[in-house]
Amino acid sequence: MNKLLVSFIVGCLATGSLVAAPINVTVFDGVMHTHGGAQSGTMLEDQEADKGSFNQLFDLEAFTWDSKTSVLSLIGEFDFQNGVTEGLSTIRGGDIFLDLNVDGIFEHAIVLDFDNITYDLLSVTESDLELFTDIYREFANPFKVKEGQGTLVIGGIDFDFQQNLSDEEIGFGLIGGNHYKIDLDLGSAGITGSFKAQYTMQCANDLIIAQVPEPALLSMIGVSLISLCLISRRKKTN
Ligand SMILES: [Ca+2]
Ligand SMILES: [Ca+2]
Ligand SMILES: [Ca+2]
Ligand SMILES: [Ca+2]
Repeated sequence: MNKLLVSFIVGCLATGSLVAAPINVTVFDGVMHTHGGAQSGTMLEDQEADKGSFNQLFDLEAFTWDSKTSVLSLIGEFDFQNGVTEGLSTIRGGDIFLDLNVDGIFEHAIVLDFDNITYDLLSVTESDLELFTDIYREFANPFKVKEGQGTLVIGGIDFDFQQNLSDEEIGFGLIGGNHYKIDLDLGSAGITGSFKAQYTMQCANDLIIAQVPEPALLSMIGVSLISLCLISRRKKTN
């Protein structure tokens, strides 16, 4: 095998591994109050708040997924730890909900503990959940697990929390300049792919939804890309 072919295959493998780098898995929630120019595709939720709040205090921006490490990241111009204080009231963040078989029913909740920077994975049923009854907020349900409710599946898993990240640091084309990011290693909780995730805050000003693809589908894309590389190489050498 000559040196050129080796470097070509290494290049192809690198292309394949790029597919496994974190991808934006945000899906549009169907509600749009745009300001600062509508984006498209997975970017529709950036610079948009579902209740039309234009001050950028509540901009949930994206869920990203790394199929290699099974890390789900939640990104927003919203302080996930402390919430947002306006006057005398503080609007706090909710919990992250997972719908594993994508049937519209959430069976797991991720409850974040910022004191220890760990999360608990809970198994939940509808009666465990705090729901919005206001018709303008119903679309954002569920919001939170009721205090002391839910069944612990696995607890005390470390997560990463970063704040004050610039547009450059956060990447993915997100804009606004003051991004917060939570990285959750879901592999440690036995969750590796094909689920829906959802997050909102106490006021439901904004809602963010993820659709994480099957692990097999992502690796198939990687294999297809490598095959295409090899075919194009073969064609060139013929
Ligand atoms: Ca929206
Ligand atoms: Ca938003
Ligand atoms: Ca479900
Ligand atoms: Ca933004």
